Amino acid sequence: MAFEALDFYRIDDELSEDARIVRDTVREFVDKEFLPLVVEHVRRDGSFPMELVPKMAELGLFGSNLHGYGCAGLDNVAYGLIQQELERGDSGLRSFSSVQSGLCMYPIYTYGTDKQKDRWLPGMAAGEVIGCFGLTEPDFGSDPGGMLSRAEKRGNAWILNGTKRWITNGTVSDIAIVWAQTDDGIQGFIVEKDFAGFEARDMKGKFSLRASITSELFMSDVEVPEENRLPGVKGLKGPLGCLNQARYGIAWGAIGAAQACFDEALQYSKERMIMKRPLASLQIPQQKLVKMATEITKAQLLCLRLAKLKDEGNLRHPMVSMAKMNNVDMALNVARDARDMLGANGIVDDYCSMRHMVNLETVRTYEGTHDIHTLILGRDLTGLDAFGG
Ligand code: TGC
Ligand code: FAD
Repeated sequence: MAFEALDFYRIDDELSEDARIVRDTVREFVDKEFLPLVVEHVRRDGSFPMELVPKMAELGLFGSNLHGYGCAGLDNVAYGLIQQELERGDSGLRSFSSVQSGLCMYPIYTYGTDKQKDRWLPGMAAGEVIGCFGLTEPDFGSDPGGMLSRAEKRGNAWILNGTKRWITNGTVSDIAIVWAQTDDGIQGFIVEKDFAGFEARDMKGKFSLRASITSELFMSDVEVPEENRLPGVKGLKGPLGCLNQARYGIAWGAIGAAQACFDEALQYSKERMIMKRPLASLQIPQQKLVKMATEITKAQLLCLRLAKLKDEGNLRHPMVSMAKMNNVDMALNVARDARDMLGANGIVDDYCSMRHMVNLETVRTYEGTHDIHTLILGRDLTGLDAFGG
């Protein structure tokens, strides 16, 4: 059955023709090229269809809201719609794009030197150079400010030591943006995969986000030249600034996952006969569908407004927290209800709702957990810090 996107409030009317073309192009790519492969990768645990990377680059999906260096220079509505369509395919597909664009290209673009931008960004936009983002450590996830990774200046280089865990794309990356403590606060470094003392290893056994590569990074006396330090920022606001980009993409992406589940439940319930009547003709299933459609519509409106604020330069980071927190929670609830409406069929991989549901458990945790975004918003509203540190 072909996917039909819910557009109850005629969001399409608010989109430019360019944004609609971008969205439809990515939708077609996901339908034709990604979805036929996804279940195979979910079965393999922690693999990603790397053969699609050149096509993703050709479509302009990497760094699509950055300007120059071979990037598409799209506005933030079109950027958001790309993430929405990718995550309709799978959160792992959107993750690949989030990390490459928001967490690797963005810090080089924003905090890097002209030389670093010229060296790395064109290859990253072309999908020839893959990047990962090393912030989280085994003992410091929600509180990255406590990280143990450390870089010591020695002559014209830095000696980097530490371990990063849960790093998307670590083992397939050519470079890692690694954040480490220095005498001058937290700083970012471009670590190249063949630097001596650097090693990336795959993590296996995930129940969630299986169509995505997750790795550990080990750094033992890695010598990083000064020219690979990102000089434009010092302190935790460096990595947190990158997270705004990726969290923004997740807010849109969650709508895509929810749309896939809603559409599946709607189509299934119209065909599934219960007591000689379509499941969709019964009150309780209708109530579930109505709740899903209402929540998806609210999430779409939230994102559209957020995009406009971002394009105008009026975005504050707690606004992104609200959208990430709300939309992921919404999508998880939609996925659970959709899975439920499919009955036993909902647990097999002929259907997508359960795959989205388990993926969304990761999405709820990474890029700031649901609780952390609640606390960010609580602090913003009250002026009082409830993090407990
Ligand atoms: P806090 O005092 O709040 O802030 C320190 C400095 O940073 C500034 N700041 C931000 N700047 C830009 N964007 C943001 N979102 C910012 N949040 C804070 C802040 O103004 C301050 O600046 P300054 O100039 O005064 O120094 O710091 P805190 O230590 O209280 O921590 C705050 C907390 C807990 C909210 C923060 O640490 C946090 O967000 N924790 C969550 C960590 C997280 O999200 N990790 C994600 C890792 S990457 C990942 O998950 C990738 S998944 C990829 C995929 O596959 O899609
Ligand atoms: P913890 O911080 O240990 O949290 C455990 C629980 O405690 C949560 O419920 C949390 O909400 C709660 N909690 C934490 N602090 C507080 C508090 N102050 N008050 C109340 N409750 C609190 N990281 C990267 O750097 N790069 C990546 O590419 C990346 N990719 C990832 C891919 C996957 C598949 C996953 C699962 C994670 C990835 N991460 C990545 C890591 C991710 O960002 C962290 O898992 C996340 O920030 C949470 O940290 P944690 O797992 O250590 O949980």
